[in-house]
Amino acid sequence: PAHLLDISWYTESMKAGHPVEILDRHKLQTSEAEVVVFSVPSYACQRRTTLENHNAVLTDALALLAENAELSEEEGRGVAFRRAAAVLKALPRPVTSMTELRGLPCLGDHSLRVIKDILENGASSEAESTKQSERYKALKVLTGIFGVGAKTADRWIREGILGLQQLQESGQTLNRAQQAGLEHYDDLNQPVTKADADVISEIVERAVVSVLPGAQMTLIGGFRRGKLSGHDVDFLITHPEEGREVGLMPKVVSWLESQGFLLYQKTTRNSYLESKDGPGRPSSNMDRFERCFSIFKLTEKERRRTKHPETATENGLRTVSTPEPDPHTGHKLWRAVRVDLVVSPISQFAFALLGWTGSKLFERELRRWAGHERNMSLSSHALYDNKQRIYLRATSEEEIFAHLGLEFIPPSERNT
Ligand code: DCT
Ligand code: MG
Repeated sequence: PAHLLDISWYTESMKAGHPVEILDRHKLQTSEAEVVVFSVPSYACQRRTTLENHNAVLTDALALLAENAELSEEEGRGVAFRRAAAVLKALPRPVTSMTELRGLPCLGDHSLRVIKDILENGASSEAESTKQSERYKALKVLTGIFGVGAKTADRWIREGILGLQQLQESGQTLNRAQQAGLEHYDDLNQPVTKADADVISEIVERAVVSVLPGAQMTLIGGFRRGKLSGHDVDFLITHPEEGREVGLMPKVVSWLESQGFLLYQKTTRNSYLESKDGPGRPSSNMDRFERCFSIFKLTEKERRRTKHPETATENGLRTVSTPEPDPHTGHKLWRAVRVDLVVSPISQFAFALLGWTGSKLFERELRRWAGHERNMSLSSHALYDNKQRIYLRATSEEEIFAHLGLEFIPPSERNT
């Protein structure tokens, strides 16, 4: 509303990406009770979103509806729910009434209905009935198999396959990824802890420096944003000398394989080349890297080897603790973990780092900002200025934000 816009600190705080609270002066003038409304910039990449969420009840319901839309291949609806949830995540306090939401961006009619239902009745009837629906439950179980996406799950459901047992009895042909996914189903549906991510970091680091001294490895994805658990562990690998990274992925994979660390791996080749006329529309932002999707075998032995470095004694020997059987897998002394490896040439490193740190919505919003507000094309490889017809170089994430005219948002505040 216009009467809010004359408060100068409003724009200042907005620029800094902080959510701000505004006293609704109109209400004050009419001597009604004070009403506080929030104000939030409309692109998620303009906001600072930490892991602290004061509106989890609301955002959980919206996330569930978003997930259901995505699993039903209704991407537009999915994004709308994700954007609405992201706005609520950025608020400094719990929302208690609909009036507090006035003027907030990205809250469409549907999302507002869901929020209203929760504020009035304690739960969203739509989210609850979705959660209970046979279709949603089947989609969750089937896409919980590594290698199974929404399309495949939908086809199976239409053939009457609603669960894992029915799938196994159906005689459906599964590809290699799906076979591995089914085999390690329980492990891969257990969250990965930060502690286990650190153990895997040490193993990948050993692999990388063994096959190419001087190569560098960075933890990316959710763990770089400070999350304490995730569905996988993501790494970005590069070498400070351009070109030395060529052929690195197969060597890293062979090393890991020879040491018995891989239960499954599939490597995809790098097909990215800068064109003189700028990027054509890349068909996908996801498939252009030298990339490896893998399933790691993480043993108790490795966990003990790298865990609790603080237990190291003065003579350098580590206290060896007795192996604790994993409560989820009984007496099995290892677990399967999804690990993604990405190799990038140093010239693209900053773009790869920014593009693979996430969150998914933050990435989507960065690209939308670049296109709609700056007439630029951003990918995990490069930033292209469509007007000047030049690639904009960057050696750090900070420089990319500067090119885009955005305040720098650190990884821990990209949890949108
Ligand atoms: N990514 C993206 N678009 C996608 C998938 C991924 O931009 N469709 C980027 C952002 C995050 C990064 O890749 C890693 O992907 P995930 O591992 O799926 O996300 P995450 O944030 O690490 O989540 P989790 O903690 O569950 O692994
Ligand atoms: Mg991840």
